[in-house]
Order: sequence, then structure tokens, then C-alpha cells
Amino acid sequence: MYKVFLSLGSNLGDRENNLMEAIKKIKDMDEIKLTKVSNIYETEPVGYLEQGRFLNMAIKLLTKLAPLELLNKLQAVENLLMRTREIHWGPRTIDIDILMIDNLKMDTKELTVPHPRMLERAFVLVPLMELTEEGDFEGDISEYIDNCKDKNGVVLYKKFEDVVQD
Ligand code: A4P
Ligand code: MG
Repeated sequence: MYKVFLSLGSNLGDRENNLMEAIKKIKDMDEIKLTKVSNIYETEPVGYLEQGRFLNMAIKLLTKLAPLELLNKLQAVENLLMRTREIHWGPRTIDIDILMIDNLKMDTKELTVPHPRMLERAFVLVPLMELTEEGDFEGDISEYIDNCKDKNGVVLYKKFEDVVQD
């Protein structure tokens, strides 16, 4: 079994609903066991700035799927939620990125893990920090967050337990 951390983001349409739909579809896959979900954060856009604020969160799962099989399944979820890819780093209904797969390191055309930009992004690291345990992550996540330029643009939006009760 692989232990996997994902980052989810949405800044188009009903952002919260997009995140919840994606999580539901991930959870419903036979090959995946969803084990932890972070709170939801509202975040200032990084990269392409002329776009609305994102909601971002992270999840942890266990799976027997090989990395590329997992990527394909997650891309199918993105497509189901009708994500359009018009502008690189631009607005999207849902973006699902694989952050880490165990301690695996790979760099191919289709998939790079750990995610190459995760350490510079507070919108990724703040939710991730809620989920990691000793040994999941090399180093101190809070130190990386401290050095992120976007750290002040990340604020708690909703506790996950409050979403479920809505
Ligand atoms: N790919 C390679 N490695 C991975 C990986 N670890 N996880 C490939 C997922 N995909 C990976 O991705 C393009 C290709 O990357 C995929 O076909 C896959 O084979 P994409 O999702 O189609 O394109 P993209 O989203 O435009 O690029 P990317 O790299 O996902 O963008 P980023 O770097 O994730 O930036 N600001 C805030 N506040 N919150 C955000 O969530 N997101 C972005 C997207 C920019 N600014 C943001 C946010
Ligand atoms: Mg992506």
C-alpha cells in the first residue's frame, strides 16, 4: 500500500462544492481508502494573479494503485468535474495534485513526485501540515511555510467538520 498526500484547489463556480464532489469521487473508488482530510483554506492566487481566490485543502489516502494509475484516476475526476485548462496556472473548477507517494521520488513526463513546487507554496503546505506525522515529511513543514511568499494569503475558511454538517 502506498501512503499518498493530495492537494486540491478550486477557484471557479461553487468552490466548496467542487472540493466536496472531488473528495466524494475519490472516496468512492474501490482501490482507494481515504484516511484524513484537512480543513479548507481560502488563498490568494499564486502565479497568474488576475483570478479569484482559491479554496485549497489536502487529503491523505492509502492505495495499491501504481503512481501513474492513480494519476489517471485523479485526472478522470478532474475531467468529470469539467475542468477546463485554458490558462496555465489560471482559474479551474478543480485541480488535484499529487504531493507525495510514500518516500518515492520520480520525475517523468507525466508525473513528478514529490510535487516540484510544493515547498514554496503555503496554500499547499498549511493544509498538508494538518495531516502529516513523524516520518511523512523530511524536515520541518512550519519552517518551509515561514519562508513562503504567499503565507499571509492563506486563511482558514471552514473546518472540515462544519462542511459535513451543512
Ligand atoms: N503532473 C506532473 N506531476 C504531477 C503531480 N505530482 N500531480 C502533470 C499532478 N499532476 C502532475 O497539470 C499538468 C500536468 O502535470 C498533468 O497532465 C500531469 O501529467 P495540470 O493540472 O493539467 O495543469 P496545471 O494545473 O495548469 O499545472 P499545475 O502544474 O498543476 O499547476 P500548479 O503548479 O499546481 O498551479 N494559487 C492558489 N492560491 N491555489 C492554487 O491551488 N494552483 C495553481 C496551479 C496556481 N496558483 C494557485 C493554485
Ligand atoms: Mg495540477
